[in-house]
Amino acid sequence: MSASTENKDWLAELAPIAAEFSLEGRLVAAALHGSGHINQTFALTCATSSGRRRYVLQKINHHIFKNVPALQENIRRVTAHLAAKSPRALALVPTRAGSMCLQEAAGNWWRVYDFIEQAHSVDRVTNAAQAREAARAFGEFQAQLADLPGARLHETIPNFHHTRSRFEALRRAVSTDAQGRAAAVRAEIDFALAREADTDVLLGLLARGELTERVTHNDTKINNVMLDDATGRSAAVIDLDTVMPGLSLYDFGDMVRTAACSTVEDNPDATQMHVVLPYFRALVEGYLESAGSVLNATERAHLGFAGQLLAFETGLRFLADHLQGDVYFRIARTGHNLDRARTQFALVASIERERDAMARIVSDVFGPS
Ligand code: ADP
Ligand code: GN1
Ligand code: MG
Repeated sequence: MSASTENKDWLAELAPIAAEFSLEGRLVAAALHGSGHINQTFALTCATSSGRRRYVLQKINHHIFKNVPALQENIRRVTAHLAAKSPRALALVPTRAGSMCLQEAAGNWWRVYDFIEQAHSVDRVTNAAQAREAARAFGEFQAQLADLPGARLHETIPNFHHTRSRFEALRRAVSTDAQGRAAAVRAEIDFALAREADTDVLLGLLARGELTERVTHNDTKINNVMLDDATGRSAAVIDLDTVMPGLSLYDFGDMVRTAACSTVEDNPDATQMHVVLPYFRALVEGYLESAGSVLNATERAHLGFAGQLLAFETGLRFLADHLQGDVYFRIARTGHNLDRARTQFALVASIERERDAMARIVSDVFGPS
């Protein structure tokens, strides 16, 4: 983030937008918040007769989410369903006109959530309990949405986890080479191309009916779960933009990618990235507790592979974005997406090496299938 963005007077800029929402009290502070790659997130503080009350205001990235009303319709249904089951579940705050989001004259879309207080998110797991809680929370989230009434949710980003499509997109980015960066990243490109066969494994199982489509989160990265400050237990699952039909293995795989790993996603030294087996075990245990009963034998058998696939898929996306000139993921430095791609591919290689150990952990936790 640039210094000018950091020093901006957000209160003055955001006050007219905040005024459109049904906030309690008087807006007294506004600041950038969190570390997501997609939306712009702000914490708003209001003074009320009973003390201060905080909200989260988000500018929704409409270049990525092209149909914001459909996206917000999904989130409205999902949050309403979760509210009846979890007291701290993420809750939308409507506009004064009763709508779930606001479009400004300039075209930007905004929404507000209640701030989840006395809780925090982490960008990196530092103990097994955090991994266990995250897996329990995302598994419970999925279990709670199993009886979501009504029509199939909108696909907010079509083919989001269609790994074959992500692979083909990388191939196109390499041949277009819009920024002239391909020659310098030949090793990463070759790493990706050598693993083409992996892209079709889960898609093939789905086509053969061995995997079941469910309502899944689809972005289960570790900083999308809020942990209670006092107990460390999960307080709420957040970032619901990609909640839509998907596979449990995508959710589990993205947890492995972000919670069973040794360092942050953008460590410039990719040699520091590898899978952490005790965290992987904690993820399997946590997931078993909340979602284990719904997983079939094929899903259980692919829990380790799912981590490898999601690290691969995300690496493909980072590398393609680097080649295209960083048009999708927010970056803070030149080469940021390349650093991210490198850690992801290092994680893929590490999971490939630990495949047997990970399979033993799964059968240890679940019992022999
Ligand atoms: P992005 O799509 O950009 O990742 P998120 O919805 O994940 O956006 O929000 C970014 C960060 O803001 C989260 O990682 C979390 O730390 C914080 N955050 C988001 N929603 C809330 C909330 N309701 N209460 C408290 N913190 C939140
Ligand atoms: C994005 O929104 P955020 O930062 O939680 C991305 C995920 C990637 C992740 C990589 C909508 O997640 O798919 O796995 O970055 N979200 C979207 O860090 O593309
Ligand atoms: Mg997020």
